[in-house]
Amino acid sequence: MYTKRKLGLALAFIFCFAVSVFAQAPSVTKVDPPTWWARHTINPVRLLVRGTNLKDAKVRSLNPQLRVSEVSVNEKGSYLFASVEISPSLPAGKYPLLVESASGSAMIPFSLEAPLDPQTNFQGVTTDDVIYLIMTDRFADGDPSNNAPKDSPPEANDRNNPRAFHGGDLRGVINHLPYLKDLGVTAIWLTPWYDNWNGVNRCSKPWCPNTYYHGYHAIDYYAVEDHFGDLATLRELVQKAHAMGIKIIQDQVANHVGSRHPWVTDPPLPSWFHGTLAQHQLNKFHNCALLSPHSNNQDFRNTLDGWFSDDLPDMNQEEPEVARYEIQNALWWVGMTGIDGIREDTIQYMPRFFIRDLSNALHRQYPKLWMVGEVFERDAAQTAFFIGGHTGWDGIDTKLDSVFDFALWNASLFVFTNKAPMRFLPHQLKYDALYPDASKVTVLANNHDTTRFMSLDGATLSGAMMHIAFVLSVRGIPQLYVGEEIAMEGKDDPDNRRDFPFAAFRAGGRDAKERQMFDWTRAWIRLRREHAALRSGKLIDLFSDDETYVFARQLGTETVVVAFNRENKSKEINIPVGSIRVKDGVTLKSLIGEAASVRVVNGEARLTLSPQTAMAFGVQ
Ligand SMILES: [Ca+2]
Ligand SMILES: [Ca+2]
Ligand SMILES: [Ca+2]
Repeated sequence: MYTKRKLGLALAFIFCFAVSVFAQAPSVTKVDPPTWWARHTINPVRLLVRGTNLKDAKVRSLNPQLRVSEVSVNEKGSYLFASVEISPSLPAGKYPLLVESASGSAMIPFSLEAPLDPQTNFQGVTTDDVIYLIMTDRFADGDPSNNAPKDSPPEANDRNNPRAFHGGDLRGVINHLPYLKDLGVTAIWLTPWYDNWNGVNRCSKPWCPNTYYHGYHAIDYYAVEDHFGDLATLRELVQKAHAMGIKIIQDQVANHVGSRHPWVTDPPLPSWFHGTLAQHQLNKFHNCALLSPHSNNQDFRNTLDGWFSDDLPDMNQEEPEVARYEIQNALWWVGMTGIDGIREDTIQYMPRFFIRDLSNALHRQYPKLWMVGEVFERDAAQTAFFIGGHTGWDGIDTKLDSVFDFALWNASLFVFTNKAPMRFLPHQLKYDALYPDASKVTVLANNHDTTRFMSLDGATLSGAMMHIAFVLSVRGIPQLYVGEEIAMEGKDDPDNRRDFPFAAFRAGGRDAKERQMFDWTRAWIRLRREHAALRSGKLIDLFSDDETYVFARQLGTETVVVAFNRENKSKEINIPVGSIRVKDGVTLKSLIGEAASVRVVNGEARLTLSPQTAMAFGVQ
């Protein structure tokens, strides 16, 4: 009897073992998104579950207030999609799902979060803000313990290699919020914080060895780069920045992922990417293909489907599962962290209907949230085509809040390095006619992809000072790049991404040139803060010639006159302020730099412009 039972147990064991070998039970290794919210505008939420043996699996919720539907599994059984409808009354908590097949079952971890306070989060960005771009890896190392993750070779973290990780992190940004507050910026744009590969690329080219310290090669859309910190640190950063009146902008990259992403060898669907690592087209960057109604289909498809580089697999937003995944991911980061805005990378290589659907989804859940798209084009017709608020020839309004004004940035660099006459600025600004509302554009001073001002041919400190004053006084939302406020040098990428000099965080640690540039930048930011006309007033051209440009910003009864003179001698010019309703007898007083005042006579103010500088005058 006893022996028979033992034999039975042994047979049962062998049977189970055989089943597990020949028809294995499902397993789950990842779920995107891992959390969501009740009463969200996206309901049901679509889950993407990674695992093994998911073929023919069924998914059910252990809680009747979550309803699972539309389950589909890829051919290989390695990915499963499921829609989960969340009852509005369900409180925050853990709500695992069960995936079952004939061979066994596994848990899908999933939970509901309590929403963050919309009164203090998701505030959007307006012309009242000054944005400051930080490349996290190169700003400040606040936590040396994350500088060399276990799976990273020493070469990947070599500070002497400009293409390796240098140790900067989210804690470093938190620690230097007082520096940014003192400078006066009100919004920080951080380069992507998605988890990137920790390894090092080797090749015989000059750009090797290199790493993904910059964050543009995501291997997980739902994880924080381990060199930078974790989700808790990110939330702490947003909370502490908000408490100081500083907003946070996330750099999102929906166009492509890194070639080390697990999807690349095992895509959730055959239509997940445009092509494969072995077989794909490269983007030829014929960027006008979407703008021009006359493009041929091959150029049009190449712009959308071409890979940005051979190691940036291009996501296919025309596959509805991809679009749904990416829109949810964008909303997940906003909801989890409380950020105020998104900078969307390489936006002109994605379908315009996708930009529209993404913008609509963001605004539906977070009405004030702001998104700026990178359309890296020096042609205002191209950038204006992508901003929201008007319908293109293709019948699409992208609803995109803002675009970077690369055309005006380019003009300003030319003018203030003496390569074009000053009147090039108003000539460029006339193309504001192409925008439904040009005050919505984001005016970059520079960014991490461009040569720093002080390393341009013909650059001078006075030129850099006029350039920054122009960015801070012209219409639009100004965006500065870390280090420009201390006149850092740096040629092309990665030279323009040198480590921020630690000493310069303290006023006493800045040398004469750094101090001059910092104090000037801070003074113009303060001027902008103190004068609503400089933030949102109408821009009116008053005077321009080869060496001079004068314009007014006017809002209600407030008028500020801004003047640039790049000649190396002072200059007297008559400004027709009567044409902007400034009456005879009133006084124009300088608001920055040397004290000066001038009375308006016969509709004109005779301004004396100091050499090689920018001035601002208030009307009293
Ligand atoms: Ca660190
Ligand atoms: Ca990493
Ligand atoms: Ca694309």
